[in-house]
Amino acid sequence: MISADPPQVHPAGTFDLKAYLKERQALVEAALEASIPVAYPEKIYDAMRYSLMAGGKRLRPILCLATCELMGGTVEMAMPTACALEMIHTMSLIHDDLPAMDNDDYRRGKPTNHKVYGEDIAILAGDGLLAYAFEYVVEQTKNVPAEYLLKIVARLGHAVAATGLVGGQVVDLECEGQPDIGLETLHFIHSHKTGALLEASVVSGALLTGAHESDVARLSRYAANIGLAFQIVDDILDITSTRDVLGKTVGKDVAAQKMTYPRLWGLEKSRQEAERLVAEAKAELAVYGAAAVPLQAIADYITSRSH
Ligand code: GRG
Repeated sequence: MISADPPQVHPAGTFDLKAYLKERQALVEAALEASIPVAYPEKIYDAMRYSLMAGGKRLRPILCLATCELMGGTVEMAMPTACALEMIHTMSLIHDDLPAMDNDDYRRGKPTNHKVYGEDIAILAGDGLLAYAFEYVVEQTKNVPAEYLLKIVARLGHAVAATGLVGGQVVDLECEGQPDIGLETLHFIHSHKTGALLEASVVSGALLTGAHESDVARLSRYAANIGLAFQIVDDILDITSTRDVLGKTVGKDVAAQKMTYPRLWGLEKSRQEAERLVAEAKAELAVYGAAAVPLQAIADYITSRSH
């Protein structure tokens, strides 16, 4: 384990999540802004920056930073991995929005990448972000042993490959027009499409500090629970929210006759299930005491969020 500052402790009732998220989002925005140059050929760098800097909650980087701190590491050592996670996430959004996939015109409150730059450049912008994410972790992380970085690179690869995002997306595409898929398939899709990268965000934060296997396993269970809760809330918001609030097209699941958690369970049971998963996630972290308050508050935010 790397020696580092002790984690900041927030005694119960003193933690201001809104202020915390705002401060962390600003740190992440600044690091992302500095991560991609404006260079020749400008078109591709513009396209990569367009989607990367288009806003978003920056949940994955924030989870990575918070977990690294919980395990005794620092924001500084985690920031390159945090940026890489957002690059990977942004790549997946660009590709997900393409006509060959979800065919969406609107994301993060703006026209989608292919609407602005064309399909060819959007594909390449996604590829560019994906490859650069791996380079960025390895080149920019300071004061972390290479053996820890190797584990992180492997974990990120696992989260993107057929074992993660790609696998989830393939099953999702296969299930298009089949509104009657069962719970098992629905869980597979979301634990891969959404859960895998959220889990990698938390786990990579821990791996940066050389955390013990038992901590990694505990944090991984926390992440799996919040990942599923996050997706259930996403499905609920697709029904109950508006495009202005969400920054993306709403009502798509119903229009496409897609199987969703609310379709399977109804809105009320879906809300209860999301709350149960968040409670379980928070309980996993009880062993860390007050140091885990930020991660626990982020879990609560997942069910209370409006976008
Ligand atoms: C091309 C290697 C390669 C992989 C891509 C397209 C694809 C495979 C996977 C789709 C993954 C995907 C788009 C999952 C949805 C995840 C999700 C819930 C996105 C919304 O996340 P938020 O709410 O968005 O955190 P913001 O905008 O806040 O960041």
